[in-house]
Amino acid sequence: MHIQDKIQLIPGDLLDQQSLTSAVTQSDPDEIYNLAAQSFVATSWSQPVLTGEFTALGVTRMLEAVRQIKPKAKFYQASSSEMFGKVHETPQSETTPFHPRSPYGVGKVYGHWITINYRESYDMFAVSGILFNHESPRRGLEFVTRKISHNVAKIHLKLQDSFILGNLEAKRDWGFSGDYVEAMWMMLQQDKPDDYVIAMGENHSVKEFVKEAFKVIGVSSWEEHVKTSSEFMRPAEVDFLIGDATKAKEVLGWKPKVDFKTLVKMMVEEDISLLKKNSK
Ligand code: G4F
Repeated sequence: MHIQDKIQLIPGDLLDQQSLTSAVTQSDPDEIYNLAAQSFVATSWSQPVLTGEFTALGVTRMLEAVRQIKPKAKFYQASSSEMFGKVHETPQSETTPFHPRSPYGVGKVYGHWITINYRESYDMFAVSGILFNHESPRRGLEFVTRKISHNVAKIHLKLQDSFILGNLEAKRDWGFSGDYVEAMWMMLQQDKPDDYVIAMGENHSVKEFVKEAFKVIGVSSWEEHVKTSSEFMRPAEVDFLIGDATKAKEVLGWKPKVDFKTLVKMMVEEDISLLKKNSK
């Protein structure tokens, strides 16, 4: 059975307090995971105000709905490694200072602190998971990992010969979304609310991701197929992220199962089968 057939959707909008209050009333939840945001970093420069409304103030609206209707429900806020931005120490942990580099990152810092503030002000079970980049075949095509796996799959199937990226030198600590969602759930099963960094503790450049993806289709001359353009460069870049998830490992007992190479292979292979299925 497809996942969509197992769940009931209730409409809600982070810009509309009443819709959130009514969604919490209707669902009467024990656990709430706020994963909603304007989450594409690049768009946050072209829509900074809207990004702030969703990614920052939207968290307060959600917390208010919970506080008013179901204050005993456990609340998870999706904080982000983008809050570390121009990093102040390496690796980044729960105590590393924030220095966001985009309107998105700034909005996430607000969401992070308002969650902690509701915990401290109202004694709510509100936690913040500082997740480093997490990827899967379900990632949107605008994000770099899926853009790469989708285009490499197309090259493999001879549907195109090349594609264009931005900064190939940026480094990210990439993990598998399935592992990271398990960590979110673990955070809400604790007796006490607290904040945790979730990361693999190793990083790779965009270039390494590209090389690895081409390796999956048996191509070593990847440079012949990848161009770069300033169109995909950002006004302020986050150059280097690597997380320290020691606390999550020790307190939650969290252990990721999918490593970098397996993740890249999974994404390229899924895109190849998806393209084949869609061409039938
Ligand atoms: O895949 P990205 O767009 O992800 P980014 O900016 O790291 O943010 C993602 O992870 C965060 C942490 O979990 C989340 F909070 C956030 O919501 C989002 O899910 O870009 C990754 C890197 C950047 O350095 C970017 O400059 O890849 C570089 N890059 C190079 N060429 C590109 C491209 N990014 C995109 N999207 N498209 C390119 O063509």
